[in-house]
Amino acid sequence: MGLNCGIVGLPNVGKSTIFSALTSAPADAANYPFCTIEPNVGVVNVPDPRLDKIVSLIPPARVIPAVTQFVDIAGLVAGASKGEGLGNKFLANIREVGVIAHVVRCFDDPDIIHVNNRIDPAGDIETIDIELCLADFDTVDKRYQKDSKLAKVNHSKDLLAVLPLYERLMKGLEQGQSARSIITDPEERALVYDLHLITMKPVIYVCNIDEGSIGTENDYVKVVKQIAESRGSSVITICGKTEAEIAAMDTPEERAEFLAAVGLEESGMNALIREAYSTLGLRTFFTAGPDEDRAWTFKAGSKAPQAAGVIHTDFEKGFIKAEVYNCEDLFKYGSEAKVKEAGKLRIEGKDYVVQDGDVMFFKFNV
Ligand SMILES: Nc1nc2c(ncn2[C@@H]2O[C@H](COP(=O)(O)OP(=O)(O)OP(=O)(O)O)[C@@H](O)[C@H]2O)c(=O)[nH]1
Ligand SMILES: [Mg+2]
Repeated sequence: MGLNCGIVGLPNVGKSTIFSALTSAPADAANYPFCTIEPNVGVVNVPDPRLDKIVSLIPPARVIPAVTQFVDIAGLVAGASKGEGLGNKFLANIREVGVIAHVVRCFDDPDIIHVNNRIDPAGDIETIDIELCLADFDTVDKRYQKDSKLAKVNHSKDLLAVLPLYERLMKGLEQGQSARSIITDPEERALVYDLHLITMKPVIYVCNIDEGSIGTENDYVKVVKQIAESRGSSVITICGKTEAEIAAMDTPEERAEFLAAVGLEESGMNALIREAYSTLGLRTFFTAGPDEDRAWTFKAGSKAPQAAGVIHTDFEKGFIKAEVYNCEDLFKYGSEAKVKEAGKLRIEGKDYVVQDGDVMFFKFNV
């Protein structure tokens, strides 16, 4: 499954507006070699104030931030799971992403048509949920039919273990429960992983609000927050229209001024990018030196050699050890030399679990 975030929602709720604001400053192509990017896929820099601080303390010739990917998916309508609208195509697109950003219309605007002619966040969320559950039901049902036939001829233990899980999934999905809420045990999840169920993916709810609601919490947002909380999902509030205006500004100074004027500390986009990155299970370590200060992405829980492999496969193959300190120590002591003096620079071996914010220097031999 992709390490990307799919923007999903009913038609006309502001998905493409948010996508284009996100991608208006596309990341430097140097940061993501070897991937073909389609028009609805955008690679964006992950805003990270820690990298900015590192740059001020260890000035480099070049700065390279971490990146993450967003996918703009066409609006989903009721009946999509039965092929309505572009039905199967959206579902195929959603299946490929790692995390879903579910955009919910939380703004009134008589000029912008709502597919069901009313602004009703709870109803909108339910419409999407039903389609996704139905699509997953079909996926499980097909597999169940096939595997239960197989189990009759070949009494494989694996098959017999997984059939009851399929049954539980079908029963719950039929009642509109997400696969994520039906199967919570990590081992059981692993057994059904290869179904790539859409409702197994984590969801971030994105409330698209009007300009007048910036800095406040309108009633629509309250409804979404309640739903998200009951599901253990996070919520980001964004004004798509304003974000598009901010994104179109030329300089960071202009953007900061505008944000201050509307009473925001940072753009909603930054919050969304960071939330997507972390929900995808991605974490950052840094390398720092006169040539380059760089943020590298690794999967939470990775050990030092795997993290080294993000830089180059040779670093992983020939891994010897890593010199490590956390960037917070750099901020506290002010320079690498002082970090060393304070005894905060450690030598770590191949079993070291890399932490978010580590600054690493790898020793390897090939
Ligand atoms: N008033 C207001 N209008 C918005 C906002 N965000 C988007 N719109 C408008 O809503 C309309 C639909 O926006 P899109 O971003 O194209 O919506 P979408 O969700 O991508 O729609 P589909 O791709 O057709 O499913 C456009 O006319 C936008 O200008 C907002 O925050 N406030
Ligand atoms: Mg769109």
